[in-house]
Amino acid sequence: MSSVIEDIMTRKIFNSRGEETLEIDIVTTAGFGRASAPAGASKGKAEVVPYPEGGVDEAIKKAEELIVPELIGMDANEQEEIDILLHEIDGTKDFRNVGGNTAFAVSLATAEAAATSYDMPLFQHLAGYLANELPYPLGNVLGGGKHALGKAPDIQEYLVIPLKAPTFSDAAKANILVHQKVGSSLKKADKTFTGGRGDEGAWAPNMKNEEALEIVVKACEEVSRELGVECRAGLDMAASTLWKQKEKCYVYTRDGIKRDSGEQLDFVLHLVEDYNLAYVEDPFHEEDYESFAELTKKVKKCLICGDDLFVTNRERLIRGIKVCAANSIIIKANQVGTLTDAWETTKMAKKTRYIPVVSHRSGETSDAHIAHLAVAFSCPVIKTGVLHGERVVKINELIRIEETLGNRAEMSIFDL
Ligand code: 2PG
Ligand code: MG
Repeated sequence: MSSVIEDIMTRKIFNSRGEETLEIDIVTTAGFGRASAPAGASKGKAEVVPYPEGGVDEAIKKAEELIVPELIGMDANEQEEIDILLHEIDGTKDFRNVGGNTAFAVSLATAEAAATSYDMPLFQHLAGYLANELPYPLGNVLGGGKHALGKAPDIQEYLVIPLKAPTFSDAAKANILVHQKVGSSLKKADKTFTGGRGDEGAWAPNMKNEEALEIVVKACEEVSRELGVECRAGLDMAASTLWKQKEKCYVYTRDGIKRDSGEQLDFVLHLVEDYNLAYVEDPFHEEDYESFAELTKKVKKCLICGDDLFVTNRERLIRGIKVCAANSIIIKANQVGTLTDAWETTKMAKKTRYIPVVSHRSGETSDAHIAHLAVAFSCPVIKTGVLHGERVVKINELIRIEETLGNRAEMSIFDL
């Protein structure tokens, strides 16, 4: 059998923020898989624990002692079995023993090793020959919050999505154009702008929250006219990072404004309606399912997406479904630890018509596997940045997937 695991190597590498992270190599009889783990800056409280106490060094020790001996001799093709075994080896609910990022890197490297054992691209190995839909790229063009410093906006990400782009390559190009136009407008608006960018390659200007949105929306409108696509703006408000539990309000430091939950709801509604937003992620803090539901009920033609709210966790998603908290969910496999867990959550989302959005993290490596996961899981949207090498590798991988699919390639059917 060509997919029997013969060797596993573990090593410490660095991510795009220069933080230590974990890389796993898996060698099978006829294949090889390599995967590394990303890192969040604005993490949800209910995410699995990324590393055991002692960090990446301890994670490597645990992987060598507990995981490697168990996996050698197993068939990399048995993804589900291996993912269940990772849970058993860890023995906790949140992977705090071996580390969620350890489980994630092993799980993903296993999938890649199985795919190469049978000479297949990862997306086809996971989903079969019928996987042929490309996602729309949701690109971060301007940002602040925990992804930047100084006087950048409080809102973490100002995003763009080129709906109705005929091909993935066209969609990627549209996002780059919006990013460029936003850069030029910022230069005009602020003579002291240095061209600084945050963790995800998005511009990080000294600017108030709504002023920044005006610039992004204007750039979207221009690109829509020029390319004949429908570029619309979106936001990741990462509101848990703005929420002060003691004061029970959202603090917008840049604007010198505090908003209680009701005022936050009015503010977000105003942004959605007046700027024709297509997407709002985490508009409320991670325990406020009720406000999420209020907003979702009131908006039309806009995705209300839970990231810190759901943390890719099936149980948290089910809780959200019960109260109609949102209509979209971020899928970050390292928030739950394994590919199987992420797929279970994605399946539940699809069943209940929540739009799953496969996503990068703010601290990334050059690992491009999320491009394959987006196609394999047939997620209509991928959030993966516009610029910087560690973001562009995912975009470029999707361009290659589009080419591999040839005539069968289709943009996802995705109506807003
Ligand atoms: C988010 C992500 C990625 P982080 O909040 O959606 O954009 O950020 O990885 O810091 O959690
Ligand atoms: Mg988010």
